This record gives sequence, structure tokens and C-alpha cells, in this order.
Amino acid sequence: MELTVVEGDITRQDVDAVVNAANRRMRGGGGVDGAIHAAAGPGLLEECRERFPDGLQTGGAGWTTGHALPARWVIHVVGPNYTAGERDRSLLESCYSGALAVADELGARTIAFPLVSAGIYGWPREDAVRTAVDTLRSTPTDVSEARIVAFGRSAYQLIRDIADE
Ligand code: AR6
Repeated sequence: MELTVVEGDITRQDVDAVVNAANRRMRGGGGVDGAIHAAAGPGLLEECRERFPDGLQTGGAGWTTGHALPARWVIHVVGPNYTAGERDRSLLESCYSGALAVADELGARTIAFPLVSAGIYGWPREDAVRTAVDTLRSTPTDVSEARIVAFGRSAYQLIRDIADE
């Protein structure tokens, strides 16, 4: 599996699946979740209601189709809310390993990730990047490309530096 890093907007990525940093309710929100719902269109929320009537647990992963996105699927994960006291790193690791397991189930070969929990949920950014890079590199998968999408130049530099260590 090749780990790549790009700077950009995850909603514009031409990949089989994009990962959404959602919350337990699974009914949309701000940050990358808001951007994905806005770009996918209202059908995404409708599918979330149908497929996740009770939401999803922290550290969990599930999928919907991509609706108006270039990606065929959205793989939703719920990162731990560091600010609210959810600080167990294994929950963040399971977002990445779980997303790869769902991608394997779907037959998705290229998948783009945001930095889960590193925004509104307040996970310290450097550790969020290390968790992403280490977990993606150590999880066995049929995915051929895992692309981390950095939102902004400084995030891009940090991810590059850590991935190149
Ligand atoms: N493309 C790529 N990355 C993005 C984009 C984008 N369009 N927009 C933001 N980011 P966040 P969380 C980056 O806050 O911390 C929502 O309300 C952002 O810079 O989206 O897991 C959910 O509904 C940061 O590095 O997710 C939940 O309630 C990363 O994506 C809650 O926020 C994650 O930031 C989840 O918080």
C-alpha cells in the first residue's frame, strides 16, 4: 500500500472512497463532515438516516454511497472527542484500521483520509498525524493508495515531515 499526502479539499478527491470525520449521531455537522454533506447533496443525509438509525460508536466505521461526490463511497468514522475527555489513542487508531477494513469489504482500492479528530475534536495535531501515518502503514489491506488530505499548507508540511521520518 502506498501512503500519499496532498494538500487540498477532500470533497474534490478522485478516489474510490473518501473518509468522513463524523460524530456518533451521524447526521452531519461542521468541519469536514459539513463539507462532505454539502458536496454530496441531501441524499447523503437520507442514506445516513436509513443505514445508521442509531448512529455509530466512537472508533467505529461504516459506509454510504458518495451521491454527488466524485468518490463512489463515503466511509464514515467517529473519532474520539479529545476536548470532551476521550483520549484513548486506540479509538483513533481504530478509525483508520476500521476504514481500511470497510474499504476492503467494498473493494475500494484508493481512499482519501482527513486528519480525524484533529479539528473540532481537538486531538493534538502532531499526535493525530503520527496516529494516522503509523496505523495506515501497519494495517494489512488490499487498498493500493491511502491518501492523507491536508487542509492547508502547515498541515501539509507537518504530515510530509512525519511521513518522511
Ligand atoms: N478537506 C480536508 N480536510 C478538511 C476539510 C476538507 N474540506 N475541512 C476540514 N478539514 P473536523 P473532527 C480538516 O473538525 O476534529 C464535525 O462537526 C480539519 O482542518 O472536520 O474529527 C463532525 O460532525 C482537520 O484537520 O473533524 C463532528 O461533530 C480535520 O479535517 C466533529 O466535527 C478534522 O477536523 C468531528 O471533529
